[in-house]
Amino acid sequence: MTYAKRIGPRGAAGGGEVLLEPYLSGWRGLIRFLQSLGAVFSFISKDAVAKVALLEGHQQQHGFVSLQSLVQHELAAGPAALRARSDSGCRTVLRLHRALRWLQLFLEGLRSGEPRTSVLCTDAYNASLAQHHPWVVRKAATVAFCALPSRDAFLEIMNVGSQEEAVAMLGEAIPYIGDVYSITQELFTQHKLLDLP
Ligand code: 1PZ
Repeated sequence: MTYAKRIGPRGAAGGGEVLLEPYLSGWRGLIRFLQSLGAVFSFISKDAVAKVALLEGHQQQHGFVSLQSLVQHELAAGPAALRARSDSGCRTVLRLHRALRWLQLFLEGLRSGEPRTSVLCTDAYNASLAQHHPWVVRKAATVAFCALPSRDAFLEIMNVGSQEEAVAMLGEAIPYIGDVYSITQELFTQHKLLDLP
């Protein structure tokens, strides 16, 4: 969860750029973790892998440093052209952005002490991603959540030390995730990109 470290001072309203390199490497780390949870989650990790790969391609092709520069570049072609593209960086970032909200809610739940991770995960999902997913994806996701390890096991496989240490790490990481989420939310609101198909 290092991807938020370089976005600038915490809490700076509207300030800070989300740097693409740490953003994508953060996602790669989360995906590796998800893959380690087992094959039930592979339909989720495959989608996330494809989205990160698409963004890496755009990053390498155009040399974008930040989410802001990617958005600026794609908007230059005009909003209609952007909406017509199914492979745009913007619509892809939007999917990850919605997933980041899920992550924020889920980790807050994990930190709070609720032992049933599947309940935490379902609640976080229903409050974020679910409204953007068709019925069949919601169903598959909800079934997969039942395979999540218990809170104790989950904190253990995070591999950051004792349970107390894992909870302390969450307390440090969650605000950074929130910062990346708010900066992106503001950027996408400003350019009216929150409903890109
Ligand atoms: C620890 C448990 C992990 C649960 C992960 C919770 C997220 C559930 C997401 C279910 C996604 C199902 C597969 C694909 C869905 C795609 O249709 C959508 C929309 O993309 P489009 O079709 O428009 O291109 N994809 C997404 O919503 C992005 C999902 C990314 C999920 C990343 C999860 C990373 C989790 C890390 C966990 C530590």
